[in-house]
Amino acid sequence: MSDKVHGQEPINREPEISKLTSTFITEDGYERNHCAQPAEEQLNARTHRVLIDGCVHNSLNLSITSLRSDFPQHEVVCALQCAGNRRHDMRTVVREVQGIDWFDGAVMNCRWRGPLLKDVLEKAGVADIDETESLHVAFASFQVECQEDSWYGASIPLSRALDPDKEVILALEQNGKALSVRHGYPVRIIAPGLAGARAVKWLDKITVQKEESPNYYMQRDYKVLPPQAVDSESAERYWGITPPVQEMPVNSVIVSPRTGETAKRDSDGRVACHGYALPSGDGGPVVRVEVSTDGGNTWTEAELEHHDGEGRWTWKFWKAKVAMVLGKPRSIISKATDASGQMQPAVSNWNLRGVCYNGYGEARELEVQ
Ligand SMILES: Nc1nc2c(c(=O)[nH]1)N[C@H]1C(S)=C(S)[C@@H](COP(=O)(O)O)O[C@H]1N2
Ligand SMILES: [Mo]
Repeated sequence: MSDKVHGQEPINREPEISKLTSTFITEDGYERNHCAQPAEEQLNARTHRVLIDGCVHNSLNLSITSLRSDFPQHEVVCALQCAGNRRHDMRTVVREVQGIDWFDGAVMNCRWRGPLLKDVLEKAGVADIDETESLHVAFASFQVECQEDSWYGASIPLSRALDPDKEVILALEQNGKALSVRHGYPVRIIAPGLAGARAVKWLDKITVQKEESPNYYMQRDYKVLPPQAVDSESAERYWGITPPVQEMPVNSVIVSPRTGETAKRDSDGRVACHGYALPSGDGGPVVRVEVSTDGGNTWTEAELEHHDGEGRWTWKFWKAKVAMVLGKPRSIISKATDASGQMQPAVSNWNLRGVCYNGYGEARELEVQ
């Protein structure tokens, strides 16, 4: 049961799925990097500063101590998911796409803690600014050069940053401990419900501005391009007019049995299956997961597990027992629905970069014994 390592330089890795889903709170989650990880010696919580500037009345230059002691600390449990999670399914169920072959382990569910971005922005005097509706908050890390840009950045709408219900934080802690270097020490953004790409690690600067972040990973990656963009060349004209991925879609995955495995029936002729489900960006929690063994003609409702810390941003574990005919090839599919009524489609729209795949969870080519 080893990790799937998709790349060493930079490191891109997802845990083996049954290990990942063995605990509700993830200790050792995936790593997604567009740049090398900064050297440990380079990052120092005592000297690190986060600059807050742009359309604010007073620019701030905050130390980690100030972020920890001058603001109320807010804790949020949420899933952090790469928009490329399940790209392997889009590639195999629909058709070839560009990008790392993430299976379904590019997600982790953690307890994060730090000041609310809203409080930090208010201290900088953003609340007095007009036109907050059309502004953006951009995050930047200049620690290391990225593959496609000299720095890493992303942005979210200012309205989201200022909404306390959205719980966007400058995370200093993960699961009760200081952030590890690999997950963004000494401070990173956590924006519950949004694509992991916006959760900038090794955060140096926050800018309130009129435009989205100009960074490559905001403008030319992490977008659901229209189907007419079939290769890099035809994609050119769509990058500028396609919105960036922000809210992630409702999703579910079958953790066991896996495609190609042998599944044993119990004495009642039923096969046990289980998996995880994720809510849509703002539409959580997941309220229902159904499974089907006849391609979606009939569905069985799965049982949802309860865990400490669960809420509107977290994943949900589910399990079910389904009657299955002996032999092969057999399949099981799963479908999640969240509190806002968002429901997974059978297959989701193909897009060149293979992001936001949320077709039914699938275990195919099973042999039932
Ligand atoms: N500075 C920096 N922040 C970053 C990235 C990066 O490459 N550099 N990758 C982003 C992407 S695409 C994702 S999905 C998440 C992954 O966070 P993790 O490595 O802690 O799992 O971090 C985001 N923040
Ligand atoms: Mo990502």
